[in-house]
Amino acid sequence: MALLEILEFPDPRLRNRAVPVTVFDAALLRLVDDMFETMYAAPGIGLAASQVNVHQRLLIMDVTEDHSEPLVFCNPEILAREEVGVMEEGCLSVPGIYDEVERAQRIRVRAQDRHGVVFERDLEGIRAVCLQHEMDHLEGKLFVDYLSSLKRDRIRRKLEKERRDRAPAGRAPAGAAQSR
Ligand code: GNR
Ligand code: NI
Repeated sequence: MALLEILEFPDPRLRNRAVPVTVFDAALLRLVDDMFETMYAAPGIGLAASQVNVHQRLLIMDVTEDHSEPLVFCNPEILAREEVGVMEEGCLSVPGIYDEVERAQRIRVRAQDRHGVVFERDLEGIRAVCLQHEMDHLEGKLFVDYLSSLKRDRIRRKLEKERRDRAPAGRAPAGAAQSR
């Protein structure tokens, strides 16, 4: 088991569109295990492979406090959506930022499990919202894209500054703005 590095906005790699999972092998099982370890440690309730720089259509979720409902979705498709509502969202790739997003509150999804077996499942509330949030990651989309460009720019500047303040002195990447 291993903790994976989570990419953070505005990292351009978060904008990649993921390709279908076609090989269900031991390496995929290991990736799924590492993603669960990373998500539980963060802690978060969902994680898309895109966030750990693996651009395949794989996402995981567990909205329970006691880690009792680990769910894996490979190549997910939403078959039906109902009842649009607003929920406050956060994202491990946009740390410390929370805002409201409108999404379907009930969905039916078809996907493959970690072994490639096709299943369908109805999700509602936070599970439905989380699945749509994770599927957006697979398209290179982030929840901040639903906010105004003014808010998104403020968030980008805040996270870039926090990143600079965290980085070791004298290690600014080429082209980075000076902090003073
Ligand atoms: O941990 C997370 N919480 C969350 C809360 C509301 C809506 C979506 C989410 S997903 C997020 C983890 C994450 O970034 N997944 O991509
Ligand atoms: Ni996210």
